[in-house]
Amino acid sequence: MATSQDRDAREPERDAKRLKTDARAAPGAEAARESRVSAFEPQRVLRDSAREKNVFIHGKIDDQEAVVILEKTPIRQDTLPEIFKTSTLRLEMRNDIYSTFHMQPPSHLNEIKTTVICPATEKHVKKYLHQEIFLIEESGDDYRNITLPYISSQSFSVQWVYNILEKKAEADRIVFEDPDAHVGFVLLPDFKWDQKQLDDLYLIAIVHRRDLKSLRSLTSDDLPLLRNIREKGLEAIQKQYCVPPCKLRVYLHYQPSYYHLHVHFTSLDYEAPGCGVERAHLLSDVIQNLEADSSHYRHRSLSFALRADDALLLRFREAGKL
Ligand code: DD3
Repeated sequence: MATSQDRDAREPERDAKRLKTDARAAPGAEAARESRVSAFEPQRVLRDSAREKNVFIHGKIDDQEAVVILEKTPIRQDTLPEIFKTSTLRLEMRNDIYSTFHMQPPSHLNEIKTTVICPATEKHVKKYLHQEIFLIEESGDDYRNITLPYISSQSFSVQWVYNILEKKAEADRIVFEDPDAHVGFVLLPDFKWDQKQLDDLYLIAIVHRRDLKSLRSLTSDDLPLLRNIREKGLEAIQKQYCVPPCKLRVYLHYQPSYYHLHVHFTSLDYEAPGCGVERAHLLSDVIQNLEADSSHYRHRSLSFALRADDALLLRFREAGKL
């Protein structure tokens, strides 16, 4: 399935503030990949939110398990003149000074961001089912005795990360790269951002090093890497999107969704999922903590929330830690 992201080529750098605006033309080569989405047979809604205007659906594409996420995107200010000029209007009701309408904008101003995971595993399906969550306080020893063995036993695939680092996927979406093997990284838009508006800007910096799993792996030896990501990541975002460092939240997740070190850059104006205190660790705090104590993240307790159906939660429970 072709999302709007992979359809649009990256805008030239000279035009810093321009974002992806046109996702219309997608004939020919994309047709085959898109047809798989039209073959999607929805089976059940895993989760939906009227407030977030999205729906997560489990179903099948050609007999393969699939999860499809549909999301209405924010209305872009620069499309307002066209919306009012070209939409068809149907009056719903009029009362005193108040009236409501059904407005139908032309199709290119009325897109639904679509994400497809196919073939989807049981884990993907579970991930989007609503679940009760519990807070864990993980000591350094808990990490070594419970969490690390769990992570190692799971062989979570980070193939998609290696594809990005090796330019086998999303190469045209890379915003900045420092190719250095020790302090280098690739900066690109996260899946969650369709790049149509700056309001929900979301980029990730993925490090070239493959020996760093998470925050827990970091020592003062990694300070040059972390400082490099902060400095060059912020600079690249300022250059490409005209968004200054004071408008960005730069942080690591613990637990992360994937165990290959990466840093999140999100718009301060956007309450990104996972930016709460039980998951987000500001990069600047991480740097200062490591400056003060090289083994800070080896020894300190870290809190995080786990879903009731998370296998890691079961391991903490079995160890009598919950
Ligand atoms: C993921 C965490 C992972 C579902 C979904 C996303 N940004 C990604 C593959 C390519 C990407 C990401 C897992 C997976 Cl929707 C399950 O995220 C990705 N490419 N977050 C980018 N740019």
